[in-house]
Amino acid sequence: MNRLIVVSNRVQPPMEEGSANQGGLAVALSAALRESNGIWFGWSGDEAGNFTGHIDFQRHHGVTTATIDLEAQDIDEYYNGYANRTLWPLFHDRIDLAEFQREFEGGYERANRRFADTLSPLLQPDDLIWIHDYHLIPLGRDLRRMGVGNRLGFFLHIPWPPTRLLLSLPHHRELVESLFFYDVVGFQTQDWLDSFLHYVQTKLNAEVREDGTILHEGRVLRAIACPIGIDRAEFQEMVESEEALVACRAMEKSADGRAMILGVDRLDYSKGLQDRFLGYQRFLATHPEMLERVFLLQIAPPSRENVGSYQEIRAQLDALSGHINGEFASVEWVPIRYVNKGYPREKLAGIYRAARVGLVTPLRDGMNLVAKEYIAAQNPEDPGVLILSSFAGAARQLTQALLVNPHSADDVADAIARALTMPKEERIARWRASMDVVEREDVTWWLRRFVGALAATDEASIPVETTG
Ligand code: GDG
Repeated sequence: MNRLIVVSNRVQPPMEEGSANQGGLAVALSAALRESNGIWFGWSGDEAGNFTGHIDFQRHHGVTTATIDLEAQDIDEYYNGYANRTLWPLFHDRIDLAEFQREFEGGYERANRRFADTLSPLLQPDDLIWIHDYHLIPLGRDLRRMGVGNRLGFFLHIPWPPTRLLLSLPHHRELVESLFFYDVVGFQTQDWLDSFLHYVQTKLNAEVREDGTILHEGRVLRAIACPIGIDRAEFQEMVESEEALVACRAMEKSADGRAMILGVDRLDYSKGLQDRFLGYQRFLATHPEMLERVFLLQIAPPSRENVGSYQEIRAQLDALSGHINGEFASVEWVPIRYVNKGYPREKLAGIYRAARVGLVTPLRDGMNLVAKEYIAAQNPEDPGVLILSSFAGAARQLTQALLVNPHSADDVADAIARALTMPKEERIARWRASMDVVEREDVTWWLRRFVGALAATDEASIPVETTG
């Protein structure tokens, strides 16, 4: 078995067995790394005075992690800058928020080279290298330039933008061409893959061949749609844990007979929280008979607080939730419980189970794992209803959710009303169809599919560039 090297901006080493806050992705990658005696490489999250290239190796529950510190300027320009102020908004259709600064681009290139410089001496000839997400798009090219001939894969966790938007990124061509240094590039859905193919065909004149590979300037790339799943077994175990049961009961008690509508999202403008609140407001305004009989619990742990647009969205949501509560609340009832903190995963699982409706309405989302977790947490005999944005990657698989246009308050309000009155047989039928997908296409399936495609590539067909 080839050794697997996983590279991502941040590393999530495995924690104690059954420990809270361990996401399914971390669990699955850790299992694959343990099995192949691999390494998980990335940024430590810490700042170094000067970049030294020192690698901190650690071993956590059978998994080796290797991390580097970055300089303050790298963190500013690469992580807070190009990754989260340029690419993230642009790839989520928010060109109005995208900032184009030469320093960001320079910092992104520099940080990627730092990753390449420090990673390449650790590599052995048969290693399979799997690089993750928008922070590290050019890393494959940088490794090839250092003579790395290994099989290289890249997976994009976020959407791929439409060509007309991507054209507004300075040096978009260089960024896209750097993907041709990989052997396999994975996207969450066929939609994002189609956007990528549109760009490479119309802007690079690349040839998309019958076997699905893409030929561009002598390089061959296999681009695949490979939707990420959750660790269904781990999640269901968690739902049945004592902590989850306690959280579920506590939630039911506190709901006091009212139906709970639940949202769980990192506080991010792509998650559509404002539109969601407005949709819920429309529901309350148009269904006076439901006042005092429902409430919305929105859990939204803050993220990327060093980026200005995230501070703004937080302030806007504070104001909007306050406004809606002021408009509809009574002395005995608050329509929105808006919580800006994270909860341990076990507790979260119990809260999911207690929710009559899962309200997942991002404006744009590569996949969205919350939708899948909500499904996996339901009681099969009396499941809740998932309302899902058709602009989340998950909507391509969870077609039996109530799919909505998250921009339309009317659409969201109608779906809430429908979910709350849906007969049990229909709830069960829709949940069963969704659960089949969550069970079948879980995180292990995703991992095997991607690594399988990578292992199957014909090394000989990949030219290796050795000069800078
Ligand atoms: C990116 C892409 C893609 C949330 N609150 C708490 C908590 N969470 C966990 C959820 C879920 C995860 O965070 C969020 O995952 P998502 O998929 O919904 O979204 P992103 O963070 O934007 O992830 C996305 C994903 O990568 C994977 O490829 O699906 O499209 O944007 O697991 O449960 N976890 C805990 N407490 C919380 O309060 N413990």
